[in-house]
Amino acid sequence: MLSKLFKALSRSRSTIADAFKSLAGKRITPESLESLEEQLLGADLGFETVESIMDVVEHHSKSNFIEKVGDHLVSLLSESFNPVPFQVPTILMVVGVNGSGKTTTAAKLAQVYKKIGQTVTLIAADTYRAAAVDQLKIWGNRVGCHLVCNDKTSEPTSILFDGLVSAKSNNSNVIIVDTAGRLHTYSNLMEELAKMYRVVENRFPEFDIKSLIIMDANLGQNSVIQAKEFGKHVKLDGAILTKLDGTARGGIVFPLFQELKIPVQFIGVGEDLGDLEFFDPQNYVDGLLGLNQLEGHLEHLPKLP
Ligand SMILES: Nc1nc2c(ncn2[C@@H]2O[C@H](COP(=O)(O)OP(=O)(O)OP(=O)(O)O)[C@@H](O)[C@H]2O)c(=O)[nH]1
Ligand SMILES: [Mg+2]
Repeated sequence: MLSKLFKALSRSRSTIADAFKSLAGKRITPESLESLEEQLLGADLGFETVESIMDVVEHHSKSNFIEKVGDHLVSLLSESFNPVPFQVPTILMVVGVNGSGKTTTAAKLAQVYKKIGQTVTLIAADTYRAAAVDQLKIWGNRVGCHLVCNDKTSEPTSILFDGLVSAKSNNSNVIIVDTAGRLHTYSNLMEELAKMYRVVENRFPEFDIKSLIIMDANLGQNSVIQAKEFGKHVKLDGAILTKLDGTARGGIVFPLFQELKIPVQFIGVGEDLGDLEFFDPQNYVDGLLGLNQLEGHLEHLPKLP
């Protein structure tokens, strides 16, 4: 049976795997290599990754290079990620630009950590978007976890404060904080994130705090640029790439890791609670290249001139 990830990557795969398929059964010429390079560049893999793929193809043109390309791509990515119970109570700040999938992902994360035996509190700290709290309440109910919100304040730091007090009395060991969407250029909102960090450091030193940036894969290179800017204001500990199911831009994971050097932890593959996959570089690359399907086409590739 095909995995959700494999299905989600189908559009990305049809761009990237097709680029390699176009070499099948043909003599490899400088022109066909150029065409491969162009197609890969169009698939959001980023210049550096594409150049390194071209090196692999040229060096292994006499053998079945697709597997070598696969191994190379895996080596470019972060380790695979497996959520494990936190040793100390940990706050996961869910941050990112508007509409990237933060609220949905906060709920999905709550479910994942609940499933591995953690006691989870969700904190609804988006005071900017009408209905943000209701949206999280619905998700919180579905997950069946503790949720803290306060419709009467527009001060996210105060909601965080109350949430952490409540999480302590609830013995929660994972606290997931949904925050308002923001661009790095909104200096007051970026300062607000810094203020939330200060509250934790000064008043709740027993909690570890980590930020996860939620990135919409549809935005391609723009999401990497935005994340880089975010990283100048808040230390990013991990990335979650969402909406992989609707995009052909799955190649973006390479420039994301190369430029940000933060591990991808999860992949969003749909709108439901269960549509969050742990990031595994081998599965991801297999999904992009459709390796098994390609083997038959590529094993008899002609030699370089
Ligand atoms: N197909 C798909 N849709 C997703 C995924 N993650 C989120 N969405 C959808 O993206 C839309 C926006 O999601 P939200 O979770 O509200 O995004 P947000 O970042 O909280 O938005 P703001 O709070 O307005 O900044 C919703 O329609 C979600 O169902 C995903 O992995 N796949
Ligand atoms: Mg939201």
